[in-house]
Amino acid sequence: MATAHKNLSHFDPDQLPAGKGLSIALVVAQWNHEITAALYEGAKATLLSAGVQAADITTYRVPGSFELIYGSKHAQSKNPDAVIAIGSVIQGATKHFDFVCQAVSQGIKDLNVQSNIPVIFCVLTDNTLEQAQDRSGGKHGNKGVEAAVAALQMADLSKH
Ligand code: DLZ
Repeated sequence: MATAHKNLSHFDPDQLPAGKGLSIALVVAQWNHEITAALYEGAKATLLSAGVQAADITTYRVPGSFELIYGSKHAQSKNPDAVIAIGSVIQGATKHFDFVCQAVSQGIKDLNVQSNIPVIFCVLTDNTLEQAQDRSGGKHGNKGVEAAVAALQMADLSKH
């Protein structure tokens, strides 16, 4: 596994596009709230540290990761520079995990194909709660931080 021994959330702030003047939408699933709240905090703190104004960060909350598709589409309709879809799907005893992961990854991919506003995939798909904790502020970093970096890079790309 690529992340087995790595914290992937380190980045060079000097290499980040300036955030001032950018508007970013965060769409946050409430399932596994402990995890998605930590991802959200990581993403928001990174955007603010890059110069995005607090007033230019809009938050939308949706029930679960499946609803991130509609939530992100709604966020795109408000014309931000980028959208970050935040969720955490954790394997259970049934096949629900597979269907939700498949739907949300395909749905967000479709939004990126259909619109010029990038949607960043910040959805953890873990086998255990511990794996999710490791990637939302634990030993493997915080995927929300990585998603914010990706959002700034893609917002910048879309302007050139
Ligand atoms: C139903 C469900 C289950 C079992 N597990 C998760 C999960 O681990 N993470 C998540 O974000 N959402 C889960 N959901 C809820 C679905 O995403 C969705 O909200 C419901 O099926 C209603 O459409």
